[in-house]
Amino acid sequence: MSIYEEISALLQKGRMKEVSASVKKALDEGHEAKDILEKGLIAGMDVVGEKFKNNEVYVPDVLIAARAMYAGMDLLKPVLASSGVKAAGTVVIGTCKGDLHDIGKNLVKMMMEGKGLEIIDLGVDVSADDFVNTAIEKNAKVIACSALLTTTMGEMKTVVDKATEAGIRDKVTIMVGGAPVNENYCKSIGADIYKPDAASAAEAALAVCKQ
Ligand code: B1M
Repeated sequence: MSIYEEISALLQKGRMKEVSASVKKALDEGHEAKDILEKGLIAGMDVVGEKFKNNEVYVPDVLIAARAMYAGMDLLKPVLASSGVKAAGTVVIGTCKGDLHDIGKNLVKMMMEGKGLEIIDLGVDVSADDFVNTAIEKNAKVIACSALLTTTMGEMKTVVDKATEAGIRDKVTIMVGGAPVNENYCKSIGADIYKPDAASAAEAALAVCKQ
């Protein structure tokens, strides 16, 4: 079993301390933080998500797995951040109003921090007004909206509309993502960028901030 498979398997069992120990071991052995994240932690959480969908595991199992994921992420965060350069720009990120899912959003945030961007994290259940007002206040180049529920992704359109009303639409790039979101939806609401995963979201944000 590879170290990535080991981390994935431990995460699926919610073994927080062992996930931390294995992530630390992988870092000590010289594995790239990005690989540990994608092939270990994210891969493990994908399995948990699929089992949750098929009613093979339940909410408490998912929460315990998420806790193990965060334990691993805590160790990777400084490594990903230290590989970054001087902040190229500011990104305001959050999970849309009504939505409490934050694992994916935190991954996006972490990967963006890894690119050396300054991230203002508004957390979960964030209204369109909060996204837009913070973007104005912090002179952000990107608003990054995450949603995991079909019932909350509609707030992304409100973000686009509020940004237009506030007169900042041409100054801010609105990026959207999360499991129910796709390219067509992004276009249909007038947002600028859709990315399916944390790594490509971070690359896109960096590209925008460097312009
Ligand atoms: Co919830 N949940 N959940 N849940 N949950 C889903 C999303 C669901 C698909 C499960 C299912 O039924 N199959 C379903 C949504 C159905 C739908 O709307 N289509 C669902 C539901 C229904 C619910 C509740 C309503 C359940 C209930 O109470 N009856 C409830 C809602 C609460 C609320 O938000 N108001 C709920 C609650 C929960 C928990 C609290 C138990 C927990 C969240 C814990 C937490 O986040 N702190 C939870 C979890 C963990 C999940 C699943 C199992 C996993 C989500 C996750 O973290 N995935 C999920 C099932 C699944 O996804 N298969 C499910 C791992 C994460 C890394 O992936 O967030 O997709 P993801 O992020 C990805 C990409 O999407 C992308 O990057 C990440 C990877 O690189 N990405 C972006 C994300 N944001 C981005 C932004 C970008 C770019 C890319 O740019 C800005």
